[in-house]
Amino acid sequence: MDLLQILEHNAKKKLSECTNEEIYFTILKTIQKLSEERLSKDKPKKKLYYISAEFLIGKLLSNNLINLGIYDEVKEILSNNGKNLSEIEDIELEPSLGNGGLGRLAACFLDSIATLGIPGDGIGLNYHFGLFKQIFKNNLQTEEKNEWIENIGWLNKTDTTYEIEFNGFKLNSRMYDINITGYKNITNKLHLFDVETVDESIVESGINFDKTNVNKNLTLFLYPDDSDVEGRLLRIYQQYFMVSNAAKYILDECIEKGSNLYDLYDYAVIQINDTHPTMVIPELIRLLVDKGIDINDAIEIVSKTCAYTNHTILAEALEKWPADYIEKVAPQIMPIIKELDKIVKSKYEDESVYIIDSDNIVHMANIDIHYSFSVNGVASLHTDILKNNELNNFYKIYPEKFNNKTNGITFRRWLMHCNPLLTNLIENLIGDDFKQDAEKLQNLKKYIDDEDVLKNILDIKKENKIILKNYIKKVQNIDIDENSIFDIQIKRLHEYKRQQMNALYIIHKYLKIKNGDLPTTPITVIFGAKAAPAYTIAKDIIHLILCLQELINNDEDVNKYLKVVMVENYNVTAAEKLIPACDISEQISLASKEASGTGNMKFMLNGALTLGTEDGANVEIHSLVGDDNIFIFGEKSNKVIELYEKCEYDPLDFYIKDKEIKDALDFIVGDKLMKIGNQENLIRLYKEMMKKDWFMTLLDFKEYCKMKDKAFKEYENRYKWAKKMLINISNAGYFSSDRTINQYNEDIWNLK
Ligand code: 26Q
Repeated sequence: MDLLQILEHNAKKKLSECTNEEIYFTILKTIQKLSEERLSKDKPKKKLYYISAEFLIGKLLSNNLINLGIYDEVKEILSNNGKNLSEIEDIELEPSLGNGGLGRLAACFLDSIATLGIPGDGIGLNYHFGLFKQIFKNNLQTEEKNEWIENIGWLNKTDTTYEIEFNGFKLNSRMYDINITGYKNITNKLHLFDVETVDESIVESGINFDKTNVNKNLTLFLYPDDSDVEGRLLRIYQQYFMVSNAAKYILDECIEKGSNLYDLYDYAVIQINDTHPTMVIPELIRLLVDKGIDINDAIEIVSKTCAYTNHTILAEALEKWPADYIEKVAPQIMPIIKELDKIVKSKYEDESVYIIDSDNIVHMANIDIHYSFSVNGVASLHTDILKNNELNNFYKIYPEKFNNKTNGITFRRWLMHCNPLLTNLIENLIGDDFKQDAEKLQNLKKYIDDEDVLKNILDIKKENKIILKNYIKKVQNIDIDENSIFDIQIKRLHEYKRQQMNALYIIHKYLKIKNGDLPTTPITVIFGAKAAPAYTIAKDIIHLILCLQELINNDEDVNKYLKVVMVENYNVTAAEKLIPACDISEQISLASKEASGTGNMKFMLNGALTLGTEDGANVEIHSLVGDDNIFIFGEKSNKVIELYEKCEYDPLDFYIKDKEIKDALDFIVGDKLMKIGNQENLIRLYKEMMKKDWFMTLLDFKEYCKMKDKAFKEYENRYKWAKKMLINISNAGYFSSDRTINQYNEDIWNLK
């Protein structure tokens, strides 16, 4: 049967007679069948299990069509039948299973693992409402539940169920699977566990619900608010539920394949994605001991099976839980954690490496570092900081465990799917090898002086800007000009990422324009970011940006030269529209704070130029493209680390000494914004930035303005700019997650 016949067979009628919804479900069904055919028939002996609290997979329809190699064919069949694939894509709801970089990384990794034919599954939770849906009301972020699970969808209910034990009660779990198709290769699985008794109806207004009702609420939300004890306990319930299911599933599969459990590491390797799945270590040890294995043997077996990835150096993000909380949720693993701690204390005097500290708090990362065989950072600078600063005490004990794996992104989604125009051009110029061997993008360099190619690149950027312009008009009713410079900052909202510095620049520019100092080319500054619901200052920053959006876009003197857009409910789908249209990629975290960043790589690949600090993977982008093709500013990480150590930074010094800084900051609480916004939010943010400024915005502000203006100026020379774009694109191959996964496999997993 040819594809049209298969589709019409699945639809049970002619495609031309189907509604878009019917076509969506027909293609979905077809993909499900085709992807099942690519599941490995014979079970490989050793397999990877990638455990993560987040899998930010994005919509799956087009991605699967691309990976199955039938995207163009399906598109053509649809158009022959009067249908439009992009309208059909709109029907799919984006899975709400992640929050930011860590979750998106896990998704890119699953794509690359399957693409490289490596046997490896993801394991996580099936959150019904996942990360909240962001709605702006009165220039403030509000949160609503994000319903994404449909009756017919990508989730497949399985027969795998377990009984998970908590303190005095048990919950029944069930595994749901999503097929992960590799590009022209095998299908793997993402296993998502759910509680059988979950009850969506307990959610009241917004995202409020009874946090104590664990049998009904456990898999409702990702990262429930942990500002109270009940919230913190719920996070531990979720984590234990995730890892207990994972541990049981992994042991069952390995036993089935012939493991005697003493050789577990010949059958399984477990990658622990940040500390959220850390309790898998004591849980596995407990299960092995239950099966009669001596505890010391069990510890050794598990340590040889588990590897840990660190994604942060922010002390406040390193998870630690009171031992009492763990005792309250899963008392059966506390004796194991105590035993692990006892061994550490018997060997080392340095209290900073203890698992349980003198306040009876359990440091999750410390469990991972002592009891796994590999500890990796996610960009070269990040790994260096882990070794030399943050985790130096551990590095001295276990130098051999530490290694770097610079993050990557899948080019199938972040080039082929989101930017078909550019993909097509590249294919016409250098063939399609780059789809499986990203380093081939280097071959584009031979076109560096080819004016036709440079013009093509500029035209494609313009096309993508028009597509984005229309999208923003449709979803947010804001008019933007495709001939303006698109300057984009999209990422989780966090003070260390310094969206507030970008906002201060907007104020600074607004004041200049009001003074008659006009930019040659108009500027459109675009943001997309969600703030954690209990993160007050982050929400104040969103408030400031939304107030600026209202003020500036409605000011006839200014809006011809400057516009501000804050995209509502920023998610993967929005990113796919924003990234191909970007001219300037804002990567302006305080040096040393952004572990890697992956948005920076997506922008580079799509021909945006980075305006950034020497932080995370920006450092590697910088050394790949050279000084002339990136805009780097700000204090270096070693200086920043020193400033923290010596407590030498005081934002007030900058405020007092520099008039431009003072004017920009004062504007936050000036008449114009106070009329539009809320006094409480604006004053709080103003004080925070002037008196605390923990992430040193004012330290880098002047240099940031200078470098940003330099970038705007260089934009004027369109051909020179196009060359810079081409150099960025042709050097982006290093950031393919296929490269990253090959390195994980060679150095850590050793899978065939
Ligand atoms: C902390 C305490 C208690 C409970 C949860 C958490 C928590 C939740 C989410 C801590 C961290 C996260 C998410 C982290 C994250 O997304 N990190 C990003 O990971 C990317 C992939 O490696 C990097 O590129 C980014 O630099 C890093 O910020």
